[in-house]
Amino acid sequence: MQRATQAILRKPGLDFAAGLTTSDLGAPDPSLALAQHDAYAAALRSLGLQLELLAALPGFADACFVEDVAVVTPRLAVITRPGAPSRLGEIEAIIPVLARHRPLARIEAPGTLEGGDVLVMDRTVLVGLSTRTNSSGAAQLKALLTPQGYETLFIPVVAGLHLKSSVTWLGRDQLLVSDRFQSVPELRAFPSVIADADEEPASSVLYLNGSLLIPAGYPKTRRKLDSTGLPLIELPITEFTKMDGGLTCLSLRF
Ligand code: CIR
Repeated sequence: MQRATQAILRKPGLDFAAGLTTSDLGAPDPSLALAQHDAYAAALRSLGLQLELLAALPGFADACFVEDVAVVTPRLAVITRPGAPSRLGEIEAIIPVLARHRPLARIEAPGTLEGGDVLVMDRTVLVGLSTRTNSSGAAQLKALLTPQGYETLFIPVVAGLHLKSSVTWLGRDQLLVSDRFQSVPELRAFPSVIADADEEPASSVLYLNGSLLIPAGYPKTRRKLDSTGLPLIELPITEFTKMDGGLTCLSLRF
């Protein structure tokens, strides 16, 4: 994968706790979320990325999970169509931002697709079929990616919110996979590190410019990831975990 040079982030707002969640970890603290967001932004800058930091979007408490509204490749920005009705309005706010960087394409109804279900590797893209991404949305994305030389595979999301809540990239063709996904047949072709069964959120990491950003607080999975030889950057993201978010979903990188 080409080195990423830019990232788009959106700050969490004071209404952050009003977002969607299935977790029972308690309400997030919006000011701690902001501090954790600042540390995440600093980590991206330390890896050489220039950041476009968007202001919080009033009325859209989940808009800081900016990855869900687009899939950016070297040739195209695909504006998604979130499966969560409360998030559909986030699209209009990202269109003018991405239009400055790439030609745009759009996922159209009845398709739904969220970027958290899209794992872009070097030449292979895994698309999770989840409660947020349906087969029409996945097929539309595949049709846009195939002419760009990507092979697109569909993966059933058997647990959790998005594919990348449980399956993330470790570079080359290697994946980090949560315990609950290790028997998914479509993933067997990929050499995988299995996150510790007691550390479910640890399987959502961000491989970026040769380093691996990992969530703090999961020592058993961290020890397994040491075997990759990748430099590890540990970041506290407790407040985002409470809202079902992980490290990939807080930015669009390209
Ligand atoms: C949602 O339910 O849509 C947000 N609370 C969390 C989205 C997380 N996005 C991601 O992992 N890509």
